[in-house]
Amino acid sequence: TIALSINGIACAGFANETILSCARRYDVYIPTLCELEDIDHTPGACRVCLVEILQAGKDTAQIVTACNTPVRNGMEVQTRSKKARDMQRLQVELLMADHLQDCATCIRHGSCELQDLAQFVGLQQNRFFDRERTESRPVDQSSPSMVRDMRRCVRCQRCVAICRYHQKIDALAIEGSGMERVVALRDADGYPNSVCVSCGQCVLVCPTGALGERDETERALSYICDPNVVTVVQFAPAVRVAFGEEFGMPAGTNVEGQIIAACRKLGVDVVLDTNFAADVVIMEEGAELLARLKQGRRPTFTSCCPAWINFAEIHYPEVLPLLSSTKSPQQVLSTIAKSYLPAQLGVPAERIRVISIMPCIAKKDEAVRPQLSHDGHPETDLVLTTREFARLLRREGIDLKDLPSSQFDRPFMSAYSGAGAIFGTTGGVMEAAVRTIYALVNGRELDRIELTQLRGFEGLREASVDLGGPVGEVKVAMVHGLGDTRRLVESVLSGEANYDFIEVMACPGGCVDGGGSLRSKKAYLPLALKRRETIYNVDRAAKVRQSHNNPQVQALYRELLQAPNSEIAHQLLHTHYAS
Ligand code: HC1
Ligand code: SF4
Repeated sequence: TIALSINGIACAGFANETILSCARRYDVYIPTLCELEDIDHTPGACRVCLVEILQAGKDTAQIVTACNTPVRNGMEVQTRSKKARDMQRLQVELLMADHLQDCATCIRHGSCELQDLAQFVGLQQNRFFDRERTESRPVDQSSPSMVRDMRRCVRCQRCVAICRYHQKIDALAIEGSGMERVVALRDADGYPNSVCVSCGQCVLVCPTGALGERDETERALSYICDPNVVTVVQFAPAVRVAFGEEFGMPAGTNVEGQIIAACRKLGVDVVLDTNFAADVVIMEEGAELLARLKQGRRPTFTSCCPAWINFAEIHYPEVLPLLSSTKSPQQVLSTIAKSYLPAQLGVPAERIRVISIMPCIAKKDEAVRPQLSHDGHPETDLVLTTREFARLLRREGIDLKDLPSSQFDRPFMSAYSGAGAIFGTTGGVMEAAVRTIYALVNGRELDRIELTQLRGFEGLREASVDLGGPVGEVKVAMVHGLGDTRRLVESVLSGEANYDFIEVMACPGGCVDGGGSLRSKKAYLPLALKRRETIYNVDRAAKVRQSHNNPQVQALYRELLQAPNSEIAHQLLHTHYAS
């Protein structure tokens, strides 16, 4: 080990360890901005982790960046000396020189790492701020889902790293030099012709408001406040186990009832559950899979994750014929809300607007797909990320913590099975599908409902499942995160992989960690396991645990759809993809 001192504390460092990492082990705080340990990102770009060191044998102190300076024997590190504090403050002031100072208009106001930093260093003035140059930086509004605002970028490059090394999309690149440096879309002048798939992982790691979703809270309010509009809200399986964190509740708290209460308080007319639609999706996708297996068409890929659909369309169009044609739960619910609900409510479909709350940015892309619009009317009118929904509640002065739990007021399209609930985590769609397909094939339920062999957190998992009857054993795979997805798709296309059914979730962890959920400071996906545990508990506590046993799903087939994959089911609940 290496003997050094940090602020007078005797420390033992490891070979090749940086001062920052050693200081963290001894619980000494050093300000950082660009560095993000969880994704192994230390570009040394922001230079706010300045500390003062005195090296044995040398008599002058030096200022160095702690994130990339290795510890040495006899080193004396001062993180809070006057010189270190002054230099840290100066560095933050330099960062603010070309950073928009309009914090009150920023989506990160109150949860921004740069604001935290300014507080830590005691920033009291911005002597170098150049408004004109800052405001001339690009603000890219070319996407229906994402916004790239370079007036708020600090060039930490976390977004470039997550996209390039983790998601393996490489849509972003640093361009320009000096004060002109910006994060640009690689080889594209806007999102529509870039290779970005809107997975939102770059947004999750951005320390400021430079990357974010297109904010639609204003349009949501105008629907909700319009007396001529009947607003229908649906919310995703994962939202209920993550949303409480926006209001300071412990990770994984199930706030389903409070979300319903909040919607009602906002003035939403009807609250429905995407989980119900997830059960419907299983009926359709399950029947589709069995039919394809009989025809020898394999593998079939799931189709509910919209960033995965974007990925397939942009990066691997050859794989599109293998995708299930079943719409996602979001679109299934919106379709039923506009085709079946009007008669139930006694209101014309034209007056209904469906707002969905999703832990996802790419769901905004999905909502505007031309295939999912009819005569200029989209099935889903508006998508709010979990973060926007929190913003909407704050705009209306609603604190989730103050709300009592409530229940769905219109019973229809809100009951769900445990299978619908587990859609929100990686492996969940597969598990839900197997529960129903087994029953379809064998005329009886699985003996063991919880398919633990499908659970786990590795990027790519595979398993054999015995579906019984004439189908027998099938080989399934579950993949999450686009780096592993790319590998898997390539091995499927080359004929090397041999699967029957593949679940893909573009976000590592699945929807519980979606790119539209709460951003954690200085951490990437720290909350996943807690959220996922609650999802499994929802399943465990559910009275009905298979999609086909959901009485509301059975009623929907009796009254409207006839049977899975019937002509009308196809017309309403299936779609196609475009390369
Ligand atoms: Fe998801 Fe889905 S599970 S895609 O991960 O199939 O976003 O939660 O709503 O549509 O149900 C997200 C979550 C969500 C859909 C469902
Ligand atoms: Fe890359 Fe995903 Fe961000 Fe697009 S949304 S730039 S694909 S990380």
